[in-house]
Amino acid sequence: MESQHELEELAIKLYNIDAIKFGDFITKTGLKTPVYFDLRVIVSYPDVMELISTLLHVTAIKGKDFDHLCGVPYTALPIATLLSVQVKKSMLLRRKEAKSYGTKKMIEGHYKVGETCLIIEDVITSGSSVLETTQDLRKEGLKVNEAVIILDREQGGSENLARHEVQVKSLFTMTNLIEILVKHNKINIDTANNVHSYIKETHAPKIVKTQDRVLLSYEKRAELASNAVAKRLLTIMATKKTNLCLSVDLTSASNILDVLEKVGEHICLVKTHVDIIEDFTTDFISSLKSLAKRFNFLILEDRKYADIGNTVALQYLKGIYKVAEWADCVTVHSLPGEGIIKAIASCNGVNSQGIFLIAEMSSEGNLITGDYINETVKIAEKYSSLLTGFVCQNRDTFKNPGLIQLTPGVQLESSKDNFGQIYNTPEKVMLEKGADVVVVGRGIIAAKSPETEVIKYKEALWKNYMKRVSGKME
Ligand code: S5P
Repeated sequence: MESQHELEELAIKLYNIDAIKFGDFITKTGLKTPVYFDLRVIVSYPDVMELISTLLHVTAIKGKDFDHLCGVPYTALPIATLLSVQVKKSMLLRRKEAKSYGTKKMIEGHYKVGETCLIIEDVITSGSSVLETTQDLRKEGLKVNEAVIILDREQGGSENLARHEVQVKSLFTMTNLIEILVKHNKINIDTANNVHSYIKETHAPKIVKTQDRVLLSYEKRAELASNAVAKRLLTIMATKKTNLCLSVDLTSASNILDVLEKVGEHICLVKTHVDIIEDFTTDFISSLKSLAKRFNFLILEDRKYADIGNTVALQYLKGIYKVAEWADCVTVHSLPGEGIIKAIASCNGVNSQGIFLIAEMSSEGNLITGDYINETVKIAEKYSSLLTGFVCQNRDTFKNPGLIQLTPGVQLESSKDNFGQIYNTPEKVMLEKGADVVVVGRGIIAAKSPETEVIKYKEALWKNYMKRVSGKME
């Protein structure tokens, strides 16, 4: 087959059926464009469908070694179907939404881990749709390294995909499509020049490869953090080589100070419940602060604020405890909505505010749902510079590597307490659950010798942190 001749024939047909239009258009994202493609119409023209699949077969697919092909929903689905029959290779279907019942599978069809899949798409601009399909296929263990496209708009899509190890092969680039249409007098030189300068000036945003947060070192993440407390905490963790937070749930001020004197060098953070202390004084706070300075750890008051913003601001600043004056960070429920974050951030005179937003809890039967978690993470995205991180239990809860996952519910021995607390091992929270800072309370403070126990926890956690950043998780 004379492919150049057929390509020209296809370009003309696409123009004639209004799959390519020239004029002043506004794109989905609100940008002006002098050229518009709508390849959805091709399903009404069997001759165009046939020509496209034959051309894709001959010019882009023949001789390639692959096990499956998968069209990006929806325009490319019928083309992928035709190709699958033509080249006698299995096709996979990617859902746009996971089914809400049954298997929740994103990919339909029969396949095995390690098999290769070729992607089929109609037009690429930024490459983001191809990338979404690629990522879903890769999650299933399929290898995806090539995408076959009808038209590359040359606005950064193939570079974005190359950054994610997907090579693009297209039937047309915008430049050669325009050349063909000029050659066949479908458009004039002015229109062609207009399109050329548009391509030059209008580039899709770069899609950089995001690295899984849990594979990055704490040093690297300190650089990525925008909240000052998160930066300090990650730096302390990297310098002291510990991600252990001690929860000092004791009711006597002197007992708290005694324990910290013994274990301070092994922790990055101390977590207090100041309202359980029976002999609270401002002297206690001064001693706590001087221990924090001496041993280089931060202080988290686990107050779990949950009221309207105005009340929370008063609770944070006033009363007997004056938390804002001494705590580096506090825990906050997302239940009342984003006003609670704004309220804490608005407290003047507080030098460094850190907020851990509670996205999940460790206790059995807690009422937090998937939707609640998603909405909590959305609030956090809006206020990421005010947030130090999340109190949560799972690595998939959030992605931002500049935020910290604080995970309580950890013990070496027990699996539960009598009131619904659920415990996981240090290995499990570090390798499976994605914890960054791990909270241990009774596992250390109720032990016969907290000073011996703290080292066991610190070492078990750090060993698993090293394992995960070295990429030896599986
Ligand atoms: O979901 C949570 C959130 C928190 S902050 N589950 C928790 O257990 N916590 C706190 O972590 C809890 O208030 C307690 O202070 C600490 C766990 O203590 P442990 O003795 O069970 O290790």
